Amino acid sequence: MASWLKMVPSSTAGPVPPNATVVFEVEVLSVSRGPRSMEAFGQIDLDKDRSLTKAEVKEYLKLEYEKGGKPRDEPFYEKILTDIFWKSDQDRDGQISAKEYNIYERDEL
Ligand SMILES: [Ca+2]
Ligand SMILES: [Ca+2]
Repeated sequence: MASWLKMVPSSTAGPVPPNATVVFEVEVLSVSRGPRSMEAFGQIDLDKDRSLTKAEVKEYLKLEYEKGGKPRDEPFYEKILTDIFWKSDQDRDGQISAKEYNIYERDEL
């Protein structure tokens, strides 16, 4: 189920920037959700107000990592959260709206 966890590099040795691991994991995480859709958004949005707070995203990340049997420590989640919100929270209000989430999903175009 969470076989993608095994793809996470165990060390950052070599010509890899220090934050590459985090970026990589975030990308792997979104890829692991399969077809990109609002379904994942709905799963993360616990209170169904159509926007994602850091607390909601963090809960989701924790759940995913615990499912994979590899719970991480707080600083690890904080780093990923910072990265996700940096990319997705366009208006910097601390929440990712459905609209911003869609922007994030089309990041590669
Ligand atoms: Ca919400
Ligand atoms: Ca926002």
